[in-house]
Amino acid sequence: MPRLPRRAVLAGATALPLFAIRTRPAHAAEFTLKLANNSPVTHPQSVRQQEAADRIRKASGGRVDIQLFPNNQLGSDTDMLSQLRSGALDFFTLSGLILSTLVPAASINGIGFAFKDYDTVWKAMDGKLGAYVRGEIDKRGLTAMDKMWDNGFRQITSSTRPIKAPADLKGFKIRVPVSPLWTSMFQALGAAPVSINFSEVYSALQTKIAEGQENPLSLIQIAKLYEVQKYCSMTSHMWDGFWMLANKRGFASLPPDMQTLIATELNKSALQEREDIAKLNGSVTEDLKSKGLEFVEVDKPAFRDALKQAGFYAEWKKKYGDEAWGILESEVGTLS
Ligand code: X2X
Repeated sequence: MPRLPRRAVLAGATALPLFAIRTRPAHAAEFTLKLANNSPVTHPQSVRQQEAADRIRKASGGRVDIQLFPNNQLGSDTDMLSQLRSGALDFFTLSGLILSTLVPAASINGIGFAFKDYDTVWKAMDGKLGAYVRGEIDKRGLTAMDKMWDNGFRQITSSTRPIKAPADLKGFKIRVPVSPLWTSMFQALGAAPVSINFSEVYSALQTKIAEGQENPLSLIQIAKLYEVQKYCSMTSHMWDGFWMLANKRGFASLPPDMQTLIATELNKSALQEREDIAKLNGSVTEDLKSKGLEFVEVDKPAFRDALKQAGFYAEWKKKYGDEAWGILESEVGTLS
């Protein structure tokens, strides 16, 4: 490095901080916000969230800069929920079932075999059932955007034995997300569920802490769970989706037009993500088969009957209360 005259060094050293104090660079945003999720970077959830952030930055003329932290970069779901509540995080997508550790009603869409297809899911979650859950979320200091993001209908995978009938689940060490409903459901089916955050799932399966797990096919593919699992049973035992949550105080403190812009773009991306998953669902089975996953057809009504026999529906109807259960049944038909 050439030696600079002493005066030039001094001038450089003093000029920089002064400049930084006096002016904000033209590109610095007025609102820098953090959005986090648990999904791999290539999952449509992360892809569409990045697109929403880009559109929001552009449409706000650079005022709002949403920085995306996908793939558990900021910690597990449990960690991120705490960060969202404290305001360290501004936005976070979380499964309603896991959110139920804070908002009990939020797991209601995960009741076993409640939804027969996607039309029924979106009609309920974009309609009365979703509105009810959003109201409950709001009471706990969080704001949920109108449109949920799809995770999917969940299927059971295993590294040890194929699960064909409820009896095969007896004593089966299955990883479930951290949520009372998940634990209750797999206990009712006779399995031995272990609660583990998604950030630890791959290694839990690899080291055989759990024999199996359950997730939508798209995630089994994208998170490469097929590398550490052998069988996949098409139980479609529940539908699971993500709420786009905001810290309520933080969101309400943004200018109203910025709140509207953010909500509009996040909801738009949610609808696109739903389409992405629908497209993936068309090809994912063949792809997973080609990667060595063995598919198992199951007698779904037998699993539902086992839940009923175990008193699962009666128990959860009591937990949610008549109002919530009534809304669910008005969307999906009688469950118990
Ligand atoms: O933890 C899971 O299994 C996942 C990724 O599906 C959820 O977020 C519920």
